[in-house]
Amino acid sequence: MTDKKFQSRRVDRRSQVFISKKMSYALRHNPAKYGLTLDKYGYVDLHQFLAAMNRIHHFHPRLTEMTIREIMHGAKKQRFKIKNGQICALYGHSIPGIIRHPEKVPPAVLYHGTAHRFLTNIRKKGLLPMGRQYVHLSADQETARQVGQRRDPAPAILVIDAAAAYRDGIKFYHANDQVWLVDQLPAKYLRLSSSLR
Ligand code: HQG
Repeated sequence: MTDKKFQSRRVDRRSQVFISKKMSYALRHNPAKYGLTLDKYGYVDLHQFLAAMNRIHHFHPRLTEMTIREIMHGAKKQRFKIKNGQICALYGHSIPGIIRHPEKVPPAVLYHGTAHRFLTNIRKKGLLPMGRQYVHLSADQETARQVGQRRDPAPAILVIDAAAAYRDGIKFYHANDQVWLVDQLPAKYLRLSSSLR
């Protein structure tokens, strides 16, 4: 009985994806639309966030912290973090003010999955943040493949010599265990993975 009651209140998978996309939009790209201001680490008060999300999207039932936690728990990617009554997106930002992430020593090798059609330009200019604040790198090849598949069904996997880049003074920021960020990455630190193509 309690279980059934709980089940009936749970948000279905499609709604979870919908809410997650709106959360990403608010916390990565357009907090101003929600009347929110992120601090320099990308955090905003969770209650303000919930009130703003409900005001703009009229979620029914109302979006709650519990639903957000369920969405975070059920997702394959760790996109958000709740800490001390605040919430942030861990990566992906495109808002004007730069969001800071903890600087860390990277693993020796990182990966970047991308579309083959971008390779000519990447060879020329290196990896650039394009529409976002940072270039996003993956901790393993499988994650990179999934990232690249958003743009190419058989994506190119670039292997990043993170140890050399770090030695040369390039700063690496830790978003979560799968995602690392850099401001940009010259082509000399990249090679195309031969195992996957
Ligand atoms: C490419 C998702 C031409 C770059 C993912 C990528 C990730 C260049 C695209 C996160 C280039 C930018 C970020 C150059 C880079 N010339 N193209 N010089 N330098 N590019 O979406 O890394 O599901 O901004 O290769 O999982 O694909 O939203 O970056 O293809 O973690 O949580 O320009 O977003 O996470 O695309 O993805 P994006 P990304 P979520």
